[in-house]
Amino acid sequence: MPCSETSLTINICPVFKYTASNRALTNEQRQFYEDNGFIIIRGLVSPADLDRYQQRFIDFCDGKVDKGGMTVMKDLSLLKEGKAKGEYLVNKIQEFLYDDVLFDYAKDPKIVEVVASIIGDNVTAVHSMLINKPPDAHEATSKHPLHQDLHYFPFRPADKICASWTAMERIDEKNGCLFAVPGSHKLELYAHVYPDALTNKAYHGVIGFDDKPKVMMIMEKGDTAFFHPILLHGSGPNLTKGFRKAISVHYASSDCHFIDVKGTTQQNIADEVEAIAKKRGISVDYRVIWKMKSRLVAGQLGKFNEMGSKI
Ligand SMILES: O=C(O)CCC(=O)C(=O)O
Repeated sequence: MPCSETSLTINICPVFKYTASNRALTNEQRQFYEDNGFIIIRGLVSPADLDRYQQRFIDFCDGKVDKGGMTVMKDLSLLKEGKAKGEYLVNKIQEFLYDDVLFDYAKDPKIVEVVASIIGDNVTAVHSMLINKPPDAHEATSKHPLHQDLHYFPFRPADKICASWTAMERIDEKNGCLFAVPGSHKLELYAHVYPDALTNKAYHGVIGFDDKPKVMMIMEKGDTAFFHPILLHGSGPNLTKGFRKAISVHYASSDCHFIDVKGTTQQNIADEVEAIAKKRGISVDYRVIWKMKSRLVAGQLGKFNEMGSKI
């Protein structure tokens, strides 16, 4: 029955704040996301696609494919030890939205449909990562501290931003699964710092919150979590002798607008990223970096995508 008032009954429709439509989510799934700030869709990405992405990652690690504009990051503890190389050393590649193979993940219709159900139809991919946890890294670098992704994003509104995160193999407590504080997307954005002297570059975290109940997201290959950028989450260390890989893209509505983060809790990450860019010979505003690395995947371009002076 449609949501309308009849002479006999009043049909109450749910009010959704954090999701946009039923395009690829049922009311129950939307309600779960509204209440918890995340949802896991099982078996969403095909194993064959994930195998292609894994091979591409290994090819980048081995230097068989030019990394172009991508960032390749190394586990700090393994780097200090100086023994590991390739896939045994690299803990993340970022900015793959212009890579022919890995962009297939960002534009996978099964993922984009769910994202559009959450943030609306005009979808821009803004951040991309393939995250590897190699064996034998120090626990401090192998884990990902509790954090909120919005800390990194100089654009709003937060409710129009969503992450997808797909397990590339079974991921559980032994090899470093994601964990999250359910419902924490309704809290505010907190200050983030380096929680430990031995923490990977730009892995900022919040201090405190140890007493908050957390859910462990145990996932099989292809299972995909979608989550809100204020959700407090992190991941544990890989304690096995194997790898732990996941592929992830953040999406924002093309209608999002940029904010100036100077003088806010986000200034520390903006300063750090601008300094890294400067070292590479690029003097550029933090907001422009985000515009430059983004790519439309569905619907229309909007305020977010405009280049030039309108930041
Ligand atoms: O894949 C992981 O271990 C955690 C990823 C994550 O939380 C992030 O990059 O924001």
